[in-house]
Amino acid sequence: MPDSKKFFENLSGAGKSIGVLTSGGDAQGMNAAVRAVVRMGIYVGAKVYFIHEGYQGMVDGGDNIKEATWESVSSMLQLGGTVIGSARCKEFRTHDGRLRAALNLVQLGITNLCVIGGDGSLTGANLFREEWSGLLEELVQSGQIDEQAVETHSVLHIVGMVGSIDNDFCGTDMTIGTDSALHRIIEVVDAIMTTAQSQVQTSFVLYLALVSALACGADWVLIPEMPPEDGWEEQMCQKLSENRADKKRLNIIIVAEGALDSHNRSITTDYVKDLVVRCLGFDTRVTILGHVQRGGTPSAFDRILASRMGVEAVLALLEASPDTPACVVSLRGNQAIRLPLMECVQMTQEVQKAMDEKNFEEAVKLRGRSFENNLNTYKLLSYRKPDSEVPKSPYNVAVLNVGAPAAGMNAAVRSAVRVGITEGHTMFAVHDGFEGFSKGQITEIKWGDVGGWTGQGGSLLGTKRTLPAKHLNKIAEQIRIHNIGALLVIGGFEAYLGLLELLAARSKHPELCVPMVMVPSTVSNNIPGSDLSIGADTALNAITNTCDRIKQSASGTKRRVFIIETMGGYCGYLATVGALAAGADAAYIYEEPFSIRDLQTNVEHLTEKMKTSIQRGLVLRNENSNENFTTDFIYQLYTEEGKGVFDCRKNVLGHMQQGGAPSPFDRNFGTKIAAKAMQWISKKLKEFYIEGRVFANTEDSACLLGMRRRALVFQPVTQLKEETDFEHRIPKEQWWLKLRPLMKILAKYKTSYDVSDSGQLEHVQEFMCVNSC
Ligand code: FDP
Repeated sequence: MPDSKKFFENLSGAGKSIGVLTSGGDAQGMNAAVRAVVRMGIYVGAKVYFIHEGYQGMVDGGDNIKEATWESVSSMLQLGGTVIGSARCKEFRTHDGRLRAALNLVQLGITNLCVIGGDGSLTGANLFREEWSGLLEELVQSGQIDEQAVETHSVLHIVGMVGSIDNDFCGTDMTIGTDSALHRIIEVVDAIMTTAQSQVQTSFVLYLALVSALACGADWVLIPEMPPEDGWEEQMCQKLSENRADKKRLNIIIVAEGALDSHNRSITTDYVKDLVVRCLGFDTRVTILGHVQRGGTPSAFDRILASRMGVEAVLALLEASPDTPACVVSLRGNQAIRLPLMECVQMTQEVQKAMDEKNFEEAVKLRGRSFENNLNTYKLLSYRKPDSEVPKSPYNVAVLNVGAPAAGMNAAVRSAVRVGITEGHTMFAVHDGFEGFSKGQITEIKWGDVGGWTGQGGSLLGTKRTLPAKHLNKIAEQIRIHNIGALLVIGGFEAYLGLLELLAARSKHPELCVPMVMVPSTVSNNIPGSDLSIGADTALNAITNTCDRIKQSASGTKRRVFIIETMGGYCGYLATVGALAAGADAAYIYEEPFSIRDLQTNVEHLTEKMKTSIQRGLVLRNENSNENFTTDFIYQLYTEEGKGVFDCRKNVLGHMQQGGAPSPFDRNFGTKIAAKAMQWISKKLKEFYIEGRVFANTEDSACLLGMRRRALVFQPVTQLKEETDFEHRIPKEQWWLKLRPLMKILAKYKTSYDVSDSGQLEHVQEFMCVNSC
C-alpha cells in the first residue's frame, strides 16, 4: 500500500448514527444511493436509520425512523422510485416542525444526515443544520432533553446527493435519475418511430429536452434556454416539407416543458401540432411523456452513480469536523467529489434567475460547457445548410468501422458524415473495415443516407477485424483512386492497431500521409487513451438487465448461486462495473489475479450469506479472467463446495452484449465525439494542404480522440504505445479498477478502499470551469 494514499479503514463510524432520507420528486437510482449509505455506514461500524417519507417522517418520528440492517436493503438496487418514501412536508418549513424533527433525531443519537433530493430539499437540510444548536437549546429549555444531550449532539453534519431527473443542479455532471429518464424517453421515441415508419407523414410532438433530441436525431427542438427567433414557425414547416421531399415519413419535434418564444409566449405542444396541421396538413400526434420519465428500473449508469455517491457521502460524514460546511457529493468525469452545498445551490439559483430574467445566453453559460456543447452539436446535425451556403472543400474524407460491432457506431458515423458535409467535404463510406477498403468497397455517402442511424445498433457500414498490414498496397491504391484526404476510423482495438500499422507504413506508401483519427468503439472498453468507448454503456445495460432477470428467476427457488460470464477480452470493465450495477457478490477479472484460495473464500462467503434472508448469489466472470479457472471450472467448484447449502447455474451472456438499440449515453457520446473528430480533420486538412495536395507526415497527424475525465483529448497513437499492454489488448492503467473495492464492500467483503481520489472539498467555480464534453 503506498503511504501517500489514505485508506478509509482509519475512519471509523463506531458510535455514530446516520439518518438517510429521500425528499422531493422521486428519481430512479435513489434506492441505490440509500442502499450504499446503509451498507457503507454499517461497514464502517455506524448505525444507519431509514427516515421514511422524507422530512415528514423526520418531523413525525415514531415508526418513520427505523434502524436499517444489511439485509433490509437487499434487492433494492433495481427498483425505480424510492422504497423509503418521499413526501412533501409543509411542517418542516416551519420552526416548530424543525424543532420536532431535531428532538426525534437527538433521541436516537442521529447527528449525521444523508439527504437525497433536489436543490429545495438540500437547502432545507442546510437551514436545519444552521439552526441545530439553537433548536437543541430550545429543547433543553422546554425540558425535552438535558444539557448532556446538547453536548453529545452539538453538531449536525449534512451531506447531500442530488436526485433529480432534470439534471439541472450546478456542480455535478449528472444527477441521480437523469440517465434513466433518458432511457425511458428514448424507448418511447424508438417505439413511436417504428409505428410511424409505415404511416405517411406523421409528426410527433413530445415534451422532452435537448439531450433526448440529440439522442434520437429529432427534427426540431424547442427548449426554454433557446427561444426560437421570429419566423421559426415558417422555418420549421420548411424543414418538415423538405423532409417530405426527401421521402422522410416521420418527423419528431421535441417540446420541453416551459418552452418559450422570443416574446416570452409559451410554446405548447398543441400550438405546434395545430401549426403543422394547418400549414402542412400532416397527420400529427402529440405524446406527453409526463411521469413515464420517472418510472422503470434505474439504468446501469444511475445505479453506479448512486452507489458511488452513497459511499462517498458516508466518507464525507466520517471526515466532517464541526467547521466543515454541508457538502454535496457530485460527479466530475469519472470521479466522485465533494462541493460545498450552498455554493452549488446558489449557482443553481443563478441559472434559474437568468432564466426568469430571460437572459438565456447567461443561463446557458452558467449551465456549463456540457450543455452548450450539446446545444451546438444538435444545431450542427439537425439542420442541413443549403448547398449555396456551404463552400465546397477540395477534400474527400473516408469513414469506416473496424473491429466487432458496438452500439453507437452508427450514431458516430451519422454525426461524422453530417459534420463533414457541413464543412464542405465529400464524404465516403468504406464498407467492411480495412478489408472492404482494400477491395474498393467505397461509396459516397450523403446527408439523407444516414437519417435515422442514431438509434440503430450494430454497424450499418459493416465492420471487420482485418488489419490493414497485409493489404497496404491495395489500401494505398484506393486512397489514390478516391483521392481520399483524411480517414476517420470508428472501432475497437483493431482500429487502434490498424492506425499504428498505417502510420508505420507511411514511408513506403506516401498515400497514407493523410490525417487519420480514430474514435474508440467497442463493448470491451479496452482502448488506451480513453476512459470510455462507444458501446460499453449499452453492453453494461444489457448485462445489468439480464442479471436482474436472472436474479428474479431465483425467487421462490431456495439458495441459488449464478455464475455469469461477460465479454471484454482481457478487460474486466464489463464484469466489474456490471457487478456493481447488478449488486453481485464477486467479479473475477484478469487484472486482479485470483487463486483457488480466493475462490474458496467466495464460496465460504456465499455459504454464510445463505444463512441470512438473502438466499441468492451472483458471481460475474470475465471471459478471459483466467485460462484455467474457466466458467465451467468455477461452476463445478461452486456446485461441489456448495453441496447441501446452495445449488448453481451458469449463464454465458455472449453476443447479446454487443446487440440491441444503443443506450442514450452511447448515442450522445458517439455523436459528440465523432463531430469533434471531424472538426479536427477539417483543421488538419487545411494545415497539411500543401501545393495542391494533402501531405501529413507528423506523429500528431494520426491521433486517437479519447475521453479523459471530462475532456475529449486528441492523442497521437504512437504516444499511446507506452500505455498499452499489447499482449492482452488493454491499457496498462485503468481508472475503473478503483471501483472494485466499492463493489466488494457493498457485497460485504472486508477490503480497503483508497480514498485518495475522493474527499477533496472543491469549489463549484473550479468544477464549472473544467472543460467538459
Ligand atoms: P473487442 O474485440 O471489441 O475488444 O476481443 C474481445 C471482444 O471485443 C469481446 O468483448 C468479445 O469476446 C469478442 O471480442 C467478440 O468478438 P466477435 O463478435 O468477433 O466474436
